[in-house]
Amino acid sequence: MKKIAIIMGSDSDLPIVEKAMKMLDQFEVPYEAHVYSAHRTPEQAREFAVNAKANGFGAIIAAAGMAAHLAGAFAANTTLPVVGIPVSSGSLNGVDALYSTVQMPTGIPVATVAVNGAANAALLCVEMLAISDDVLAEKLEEYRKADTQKTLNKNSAVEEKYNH
Ligand code: RP5
Repeated sequence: MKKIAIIMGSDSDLPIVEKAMKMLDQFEVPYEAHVYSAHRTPEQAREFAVNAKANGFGAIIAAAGMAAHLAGAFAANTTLPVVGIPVSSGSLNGVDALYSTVQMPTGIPVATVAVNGAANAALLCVEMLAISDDVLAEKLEEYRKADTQKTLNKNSAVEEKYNH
């Protein structure tokens, strides 16, 4: 199976990024995590992106806060799908990172999830790999069914408590 690269702009992004790791662990999808910054370590970031496909990665998750150019910088240097996680940090609470991540020019896409939406970033990557992996596709179906059931259970609890 292809690996997922999880790149974060700083180790201060870890509390958010760990949600993506947890989700990939749940689906037994292999990943590597790295700290590379578009601004602080641009050469290392470029090197990783340029070689990612040859190194067995199938998609890249890039998480960064503030002027979050990380996902875009990775997308500029690979044709692998790049999923961007805008991280809330600093005085603008992630709106800055959201805009910096999502507003990519035509030709260099970044699939941007919600601010701090690390679990969905991982799920998108699982869905990409599942296109050519029937076992993973089956796990996704089971995950979705369990998620639906959880919400139905919440509905039952609310209905029972408040509807007389
Ligand atoms: C971004 O700046 C990082 O992704 C992080 O979200 C934010 C703050 O970084 P640190 O100053 O905590 O290293 O580049």
